Amino acid sequence: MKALITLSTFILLFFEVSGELEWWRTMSLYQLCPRSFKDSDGNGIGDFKGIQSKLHYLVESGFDGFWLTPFYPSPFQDFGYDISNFQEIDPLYGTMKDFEDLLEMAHNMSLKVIIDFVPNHSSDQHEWFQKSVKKIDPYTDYYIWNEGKFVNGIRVPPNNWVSVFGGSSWTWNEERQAYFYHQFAKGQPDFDFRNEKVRNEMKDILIFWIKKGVDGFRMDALPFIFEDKYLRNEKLTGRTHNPNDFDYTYHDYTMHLIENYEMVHEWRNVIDQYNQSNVMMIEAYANISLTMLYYTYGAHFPFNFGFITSINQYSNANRIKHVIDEWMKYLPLGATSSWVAGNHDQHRLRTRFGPDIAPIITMMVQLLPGVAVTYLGDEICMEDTYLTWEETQDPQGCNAGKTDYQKRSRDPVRTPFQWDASTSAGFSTNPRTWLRVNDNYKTVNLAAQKAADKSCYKSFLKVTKLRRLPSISKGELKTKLFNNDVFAFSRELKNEISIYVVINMGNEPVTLNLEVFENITSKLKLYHLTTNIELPTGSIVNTNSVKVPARNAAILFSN
Ligand SMILES: *[C@@H]1O[C@H](CO)[C@@H](O)[C@H](O)[C@H]1NC(C)=O
Ligand SMILES: *[C@@H]1O[C@H](CO)[C@@H](O)[C@H](O)[C@H]1NC(C)=O
Ligand SMILES: *[C@@H]1O[C@H](CO)[C@@H](O)[C@H](O)[C@H]1NC(C)=O
Ligand SMILES: *[C@@H]1O[C@H](CO)[C@@H](O)[C@H](O)[C@H]1NC(C)=O
Ligand SMILES: CC(=O)N[C@H]1CO[C@H](CO)[C@@H](O)[C@@H]1O
Ligand SMILES: [Ca+2]
Ligand SMILES: [Ca+2]
Repeated sequence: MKALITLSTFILLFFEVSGELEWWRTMSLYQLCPRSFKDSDGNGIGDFKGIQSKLHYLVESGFDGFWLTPFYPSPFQDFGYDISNFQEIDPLYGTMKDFEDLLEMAHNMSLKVIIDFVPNHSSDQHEWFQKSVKKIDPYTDYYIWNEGKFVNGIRVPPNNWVSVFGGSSWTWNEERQAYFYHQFAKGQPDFDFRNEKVRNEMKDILIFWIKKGVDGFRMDALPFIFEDKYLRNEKLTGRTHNPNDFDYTYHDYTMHLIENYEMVHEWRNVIDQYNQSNVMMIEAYANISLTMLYYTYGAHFPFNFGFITSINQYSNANRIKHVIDEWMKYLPLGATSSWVAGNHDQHRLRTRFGPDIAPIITMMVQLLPGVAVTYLGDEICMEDTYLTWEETQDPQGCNAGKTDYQKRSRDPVRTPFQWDASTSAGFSTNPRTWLRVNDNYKTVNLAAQKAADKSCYKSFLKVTKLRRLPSISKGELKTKLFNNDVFAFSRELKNEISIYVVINMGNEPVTLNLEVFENITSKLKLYHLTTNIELPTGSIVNTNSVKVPARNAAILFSN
């Protein structure tokens, strides 16, 4: 019942705003990890002053704003997603004043700033946890404590829950003589969201940052907020006999609980109460109906991870078209889409899709309707960095052990941005950086790509420039399948230039008749090909015989 009421409220809300679209609906957003963007003081770690010095780069690249991954004080056991104070800045990145300056300068340059909100857990170094261990009120029940049970006289955790990073999600605390629950690393105890005091703390954190003037929040790990009240055992999947493997059990009692959605609804109310222009975006790896439910409960949008979870470089045209169509089919009326092809948790776009297909994916992300998200470095086609076991820092890699760390570690996608061919790729004056710079930086770097006639970055600029066209920001989307290898989509708006994007995933060139698009003009202007093979761009082609080279995509305009 509650869900229905919420749904109608938000659909109304979408329609209240007519004419100008709200800023976030068409934004091109940059995911910026402060640690890896730009180091200003030579200690090998990126910082706020470094970001400030490069804001013009974000403007030049056509971004409307950036999402900062965590910069809060943290023992940094998990890329800063283990937070020891939610209302402070880690001194490695600067001071609160530096943050405020960064915010002001970004706003001066018309860039929006969205920050990471990590409500599920804190660091075990957080004052609240330390007081909870000592049972100091009101913190005693801020976390999920349990004394466990005895089996054959031996104390064991209360149930079979497995952490995302592997191993039991319960860790014994000597001092309190109880287990605490952690969905991720053991340095990241989960909050007890059934405790109203915890919920109020979280609201206060949101209000604190809204008052500072941020433009919105990216909310981390939403599927994990609440757990089953009765701590029931999860059902076994039978897929592995290793009780330390996350895949050992289903996660019906620890993920996607309806209470998570109700929490989102409450947070949206808090945001609306303080600044209705702030945006709330949700990180949730979930199936399509559970993802869409976040809209229903008041998120401005959840991330659409379809290009990460449902396709790869071997996907055929039919598959890719299906992933797009399915998203659009489930999308609530009036809601804003988002498209994401990479982030700090996945192998790099270029590594997953290879040199030909990666720019095609970027093209789709930029030209499909709604929000486009670009992960730091994907605009210059950075690749995964090989790191040795000794160099590995990510707990997901470390917990997997020396033989398996490469399968799980997320460090390869988190290495510093490659600005130029100088020391440490121009990221730092220090030859030693927090994670090693990729060896390929002498050739793969921004300066080289700016200087080259054709490059990944030049292609990126050419494509993102189109986002200013009305048919891209407001136009309709139509998709057409030609064969297993080829599909196309159009972005059309009455009285505006229409855009047609033709994608050939196959190993052969194709010649197509685009007259399957109703009312298309008989001639088209070729604007861009992803891998600029010989074909002259900017030329006029006949709509009934459009040529697209193998493993390429073409952008065409009606004229
Ligand atoms: C932002 O712009 C205002 C008005 O032009 C100026 O006074 C201020 O110094 C600028 N702030 C920063 C951090 O550049
Ligand atoms: C509210 O948020 C919008 C968009 O982020 C921002 O432009 C505006 O300045 C904010 N208003 C206040 C009063 O902070
Ligand atoms: C998504 O998962 C939920 C819960 O497991 C299930 O009820 C629902 O049918 C699934 N939806 C789709 C489209 O698979
Ligand atoms: C094509 O043009 C006709 C005549 O102008 C119009 O009625 C129809 O709606 C158009 N179709 C599309 C898909 O725009
Ligand atoms: C999908 C996911 O797990 N994302 C983040 C959730 O939170 C953990 C722990 O903070 C991070 O490591 C993940 O990146
Ligand atoms: Ca630094
Ligand atoms: Ca939780």
